[in-house]
Amino acid sequence: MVDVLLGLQWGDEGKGKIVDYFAGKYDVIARFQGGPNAGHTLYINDQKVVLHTIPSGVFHKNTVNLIGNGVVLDPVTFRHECDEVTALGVDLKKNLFIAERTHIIVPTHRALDKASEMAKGHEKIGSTLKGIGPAYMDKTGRNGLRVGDVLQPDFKERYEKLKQKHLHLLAGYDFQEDISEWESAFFAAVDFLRQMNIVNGEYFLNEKLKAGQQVLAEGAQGSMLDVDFGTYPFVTSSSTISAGVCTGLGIAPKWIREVIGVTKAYCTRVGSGPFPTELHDATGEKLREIGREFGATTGRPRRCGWIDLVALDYTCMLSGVTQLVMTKSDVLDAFDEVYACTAYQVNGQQTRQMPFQLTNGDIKPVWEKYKGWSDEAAAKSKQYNELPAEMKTFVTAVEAYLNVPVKYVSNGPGRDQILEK
Ligand code: 2SA
Ligand code: MG
Repeated sequence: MVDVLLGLQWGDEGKGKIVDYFAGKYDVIARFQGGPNAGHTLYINDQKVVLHTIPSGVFHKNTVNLIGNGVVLDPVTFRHECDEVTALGVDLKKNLFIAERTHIIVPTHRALDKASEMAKGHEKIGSTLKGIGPAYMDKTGRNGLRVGDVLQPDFKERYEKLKQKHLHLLAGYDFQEDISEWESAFFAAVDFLRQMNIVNGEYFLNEKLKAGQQVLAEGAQGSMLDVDFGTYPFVTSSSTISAGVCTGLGIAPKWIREVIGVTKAYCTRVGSGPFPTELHDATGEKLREIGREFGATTGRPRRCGWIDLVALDYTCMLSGVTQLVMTKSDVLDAFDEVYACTAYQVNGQQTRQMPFQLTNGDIKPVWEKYKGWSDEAAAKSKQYNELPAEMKTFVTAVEAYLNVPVKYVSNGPGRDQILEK
């Protein structure tokens, strides 16, 4: 069967750490969407590792990892990442597989991402500038290059053809950058990619499923960044909800069992776009400082605010979330009061539904206030029951609103700080 693990907010919910925690229970960990825009932070023997393209199960001996067809892969960042992981003693030839239908990010995709963002000025998406949008555009526009293509004799010609098309587009922008250096790194990385295990991902997975193996599908970014249901156009270009698992891996819905949704105890967003519960005050600043809220891929400071139950209820509905993991609850340890948004006030009307457009300023969150626990010793709790009563009240209120059980609370960065409820 396939269990799915997703971020329910705008990304950075701590998915990497949770996948790493659960990975031992699975035979396969598979990424189904996104690309090097993701940054999944893990601590391996106290050493911080940030994974972008490689699934977070890679440090588990008996687990194999699949980069699914729904992913867009940049050979250059992929190669760097492989070097880093290999240096930590992992044999990627044994435990990493790449679906041949996975699309490739070429240097001009990155250039186009940058040029498009520059042209948008203050209306920019705040993309990670990794070429994600242009690569997915070429996929749906039927122009893309796929990982399987690197094994074909005409790869170079097809690359040139795509590049010419991109240069033509770039000429319409005020963009001057020499991409020839990016190109030599790209071709060296393509040579590296050819040496990796390139497989037919859909048969690879379905055969394992038929043999009774257990698969965890690892989501990247977050549900509110989904291309269909997120805060469009301030979204990423892939399906980040559970529906994306089927198309991003080539498996049927019947295989999906649990859908595990990960949410922070508060909320963050990096990049532009609406964020109803954002705090522009000292409290927001305090959340960022205590939560060390800076982008794992780009280092950008993240915008911070209280938990948004309206948005969470929406994303739980979209993905059919069956259980929740609440992360970074320890960040709230230092607050006298904590808040949750339980409805939106839109044009004088109160609603618990996600509107078509979330225009910042027009939407006022309706707050529910909870007594804080002001207990910095809470992070030392080794069991859910030992947590402060006020924290448990908060957790219970979240699960009651969402009507989905919170199964785990992650109360600090360590593996041993994930407490089962
Ligand atoms: P893109 O690059 O085209 O996918 O950007 C489009 C929007 O999606 C947001 N986005 C993300 N938001 C949070 N975390 C992401 N990954 C990195 C991380 C981000 C980082 O894990 O920390 O390091 O800055 C991620 N990837 C994409 C992005 O901010 C745009 O709003
Ligand atoms: Mg992240």
